[in-house]
Amino acid sequence: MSRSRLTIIAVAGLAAASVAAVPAAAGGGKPQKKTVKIGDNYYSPSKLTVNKGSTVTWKWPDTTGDTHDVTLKSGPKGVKKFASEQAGSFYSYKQKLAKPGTYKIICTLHEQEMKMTITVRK
Ligand SMILES: [Cu+2]
Repeated sequence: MSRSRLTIIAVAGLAAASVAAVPAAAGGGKPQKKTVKIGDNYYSPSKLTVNKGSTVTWKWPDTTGDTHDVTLKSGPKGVKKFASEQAGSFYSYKQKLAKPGTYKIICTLHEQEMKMTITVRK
């Protein structure tokens, strides 16, 4: 194979990759399923970006720990506030995020340190 032929293949590969990346950046992606781990005292990850209609599940540890909850502090206009039970372990809480915008989540027991932001794409 000649050197110039190799170059053409590489360029074609780059073009295909950039075309595939466009729909995600512009929104309109399929709903996703994401898991957020709850620890003492944090959410992991603390920042998350998902497509519209995605479902986020918060998972408490399977070991005894501090009590935490998942409470929507602020969200896009018109979104109903939601909150999980307060739990220490062996618990999970699921929420579907239908409206695009920024969701600020806090643990009401550790509000200063335990928070996260979810961005829902259009
Ligand atoms: Cu907490």
